[in-house]
Amino acid sequence: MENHSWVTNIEVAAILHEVADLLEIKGVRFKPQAYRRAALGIETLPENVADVAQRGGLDEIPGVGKAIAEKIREILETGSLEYLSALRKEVPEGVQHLVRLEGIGPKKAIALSRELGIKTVDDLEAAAKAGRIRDLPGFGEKTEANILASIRLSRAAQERRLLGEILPVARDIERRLAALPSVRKVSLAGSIRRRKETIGDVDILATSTRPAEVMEVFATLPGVERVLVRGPTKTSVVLSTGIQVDLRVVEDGHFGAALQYFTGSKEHNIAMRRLAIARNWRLNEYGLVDLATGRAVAGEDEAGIYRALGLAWIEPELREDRGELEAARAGTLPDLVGYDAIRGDLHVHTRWSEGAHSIEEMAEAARALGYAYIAICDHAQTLHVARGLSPERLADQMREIERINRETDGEFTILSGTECNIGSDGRLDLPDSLLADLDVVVASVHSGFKQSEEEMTERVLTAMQNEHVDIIGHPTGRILLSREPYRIDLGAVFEAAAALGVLMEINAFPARLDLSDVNARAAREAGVRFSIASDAHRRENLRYMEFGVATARRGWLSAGDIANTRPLPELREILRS
Ligand code: DGT
Ligand code: CA
Ligand code: CA
Ligand code: ZN
Repeated sequence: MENHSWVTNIEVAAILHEVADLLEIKGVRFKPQAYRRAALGIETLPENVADVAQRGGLDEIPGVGKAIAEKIREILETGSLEYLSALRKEVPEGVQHLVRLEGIGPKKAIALSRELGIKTVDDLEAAAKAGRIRDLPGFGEKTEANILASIRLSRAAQERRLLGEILPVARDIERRLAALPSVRKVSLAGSIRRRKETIGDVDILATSTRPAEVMEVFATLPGVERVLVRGPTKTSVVLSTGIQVDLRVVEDGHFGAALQYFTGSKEHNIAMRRLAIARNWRLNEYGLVDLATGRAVAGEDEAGIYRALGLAWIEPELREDRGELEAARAGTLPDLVGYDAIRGDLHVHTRWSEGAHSIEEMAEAARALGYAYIAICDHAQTLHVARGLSPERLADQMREIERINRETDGEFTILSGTECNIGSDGRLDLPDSLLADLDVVVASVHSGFKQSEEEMTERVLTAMQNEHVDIIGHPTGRILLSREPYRIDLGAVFEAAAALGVLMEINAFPARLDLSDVNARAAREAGVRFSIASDAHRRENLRYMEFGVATARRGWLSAGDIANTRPLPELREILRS
């Protein structure tokens, strides 16, 4: 028998609930309630349903009879349920989408589908806006307005947001909770703790001597528009910006296990649970338990869980089931680049092109961050939209930078650079004679994204052949949540970059994060070195560096892989070679 016993109680219950939904939609009587009772029995079960099944105790679960027990066994063995697949085929797809909206039960969904032919949430929205729903029997103006509100809410909940947008908001909530006298521990969890490039919802975990007070404060934080779930252990709110935030308050003794579980990723957790099962242990959000003795092995602190399973503690950024468990067991986890390891920023803009601040202002802000250097890389002439610099203006800028450097104490250095444009034939928009005089040459693609993969690859390879090019800027051109990367053979680019000593940029601008975590890791394996750069257009943007470092960490990079973790003399060596 194949063992799918890492299927969680939540997942089994979700399948039973969907069966109930579909049976209700079909107008079947009594059976839906039976499935819901069984789902509830499993949701409130104090142990793993797979363990109960193993000792033949399924029909002792409140609400679970012989027939449903059989279905649960199938789910545990195969991970799915044939009966559900058959039901899904019988019910028009649209109706299922409709019942997922808050305030629309099966009856209403069927009425909408039968009377108005509504199949999708978009159909529903259009009908509500046109005022066609209020006249249906059982509906009304108020229902119509509620429908529009739940559509808006469900859209906001499905939308993903940029890490750079959400992290400051999440940290602010974390700080407010941490300030409460009754709160002992608080931590971000979920994708935001893993610093994933986009975030579905924010997960926060806390322990407190007065959980009710914490929930009250959380539910009434400034910016909370609506409370979705309000309970003693979990409260979910939607902020006015549309972001959902889940707060769970757990007992001190379970904090480590809960933090491990709710940090995810789901894939990482599944792999962790497999390790536990292999030792006849159980791992869930309450702890790690030896099933033979019933003894709790770990649970209070997160590192203890990894230790008990024979693993080194794994940084949250690595928890994606991409080989981190194997590395943790073998002791070969990378020594990840630290958030404080950056000594300078190699790609910023100023008022000379499309930036908002002067060279001095950018330099001062960089210095305040503890940096030793900054490279001014304004656009060159072909980027008219960005007020790119002509060779003459760039020469002026170089003289200006020399002057500022002369007048400061030498503890901080402004490097002259450019972000020049790679033309569709791979040629750069500045003469070699000028490039030769610059400290840092970033070359990027800003147009002609529709080229074939061969053309684009050739174009970037040609630019890299130019001996003055130090860095390829935002190497895939993607804009998160809005523009796909252009087609390019990154394998060929990385190989050439490693051979030529050209750095690949990890652009830290929140909508770019380009190279991505996965691409950065592939590049590193090909022997590439990197520059992490904010691409700041104003001084506040220098802080975006953090998101680039997060991406580098998710790509398994160490400080040694990144040129701008090096002191200036060493950086100069890297740029020259
Ligand atoms: P997101 O919110 O889409 O950016 O991604 P996450 O990773 O924050 O996912 P979320 O908020 O649904 O759940 C937070 C963590 O809780 C997730 O990373 C792992 C754990 N978790 C939640 N639901 C399940 C589940 O059904 N099965 C398993 N194995 N883990 C789960
Ligand atoms: Ca989440
Ligand atoms: Ca969540
Ligand atoms: Zn650019």
